[in-house]
Amino acid sequence: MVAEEKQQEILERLQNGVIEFEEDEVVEAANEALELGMDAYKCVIDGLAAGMDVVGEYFAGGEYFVPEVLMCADALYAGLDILRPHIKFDPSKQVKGSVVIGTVEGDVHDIGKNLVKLMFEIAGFTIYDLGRDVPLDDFVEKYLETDADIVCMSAMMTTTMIGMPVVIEKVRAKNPNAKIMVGGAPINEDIAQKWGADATGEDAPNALQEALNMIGVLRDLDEFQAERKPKEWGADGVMEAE
Ligand code: B12
Repeated sequence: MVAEEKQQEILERLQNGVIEFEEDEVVEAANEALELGMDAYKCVIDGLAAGMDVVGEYFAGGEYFVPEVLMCADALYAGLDILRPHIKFDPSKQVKGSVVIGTVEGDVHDIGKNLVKLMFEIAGFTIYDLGRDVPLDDFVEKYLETDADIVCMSAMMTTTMIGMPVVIEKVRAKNPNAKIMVGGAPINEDIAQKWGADATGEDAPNALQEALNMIGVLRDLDEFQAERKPKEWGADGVMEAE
């Protein structure tokens, strides 16, 4: 068991390493955390991601500009590469499910999306990651190609989030029951609801919880449909009007 003080010191080193874009310091602190047996997930969320929150404040306050923020992102990713393989998830809670995920067209912010993806990965989801600045139609095409359980879109800008309802409409035109989740700093419950998304989440753990809920609903729906087909359900699996 690592002393609380030592854990706190390592978390601060991870945070400050991101804030001061000290990639070597982040790598060293991440390796030390693992040697000491610290929880890798806690290091990502309370260390690396917490550092990025401060970077966001510096950026908003005009203290940091794009070049500094990019270097902070590199430092965060260096730490994530080391910690990611050591994040554990209770094997008895592993899920079977699949997700198409990406950051919408025009938007290169992918740190949040990658943290959400990380949570999905450790929970056992199969991930189809389209990356960032993803053309809107690619979400629809990948969804149809893979028959994924959930489509997840991330956006960090008010100018790019408007692509989300376009995708929602196109996906729903193909399958009215498709499960869609949207997220990123400018998204909230009201917006998600207005666009007809099934869920949103303010952070990565939240996103995972919502995805797990959706998988539960989907499985229930599958069983329900299996029981009732072919009587009340059309060939496309959509309930026919009474
Ligand atoms: C890092 C960063 C960058 C980096 C991106 C590097 C990268 N690889 O991602 C760089 C330097 C490239 C960049 C560029 C720009 N940026 Co910038 N950037 C940021 C910054 C500082 C941090 C974002 C971040 O990574 N946060 C940390 C992560 C962990 O948090 P997160 O992204 O919010 O993700 C969490 C949740 O939102 C949620 N979540 C995220 N996605 C999803 C998806 C789903 C489905 C769910 C459920 C949840 C979920 O879970 C995540 C994990 O907990 C923000 C400021 C801020 N406070 O957010 C500005 C910010 C987003 N950028 C901004 C701007 C304006 C720009 C530029 C236009 C600047 C410029 N003049 O060039 C360009 C745009 C480039 C483009 N076309 O996309 C503005 C956007 C303003 C707006 N409201 O539209 C912000 C808010 C800064 C500001 N206050 O002005 N940026």
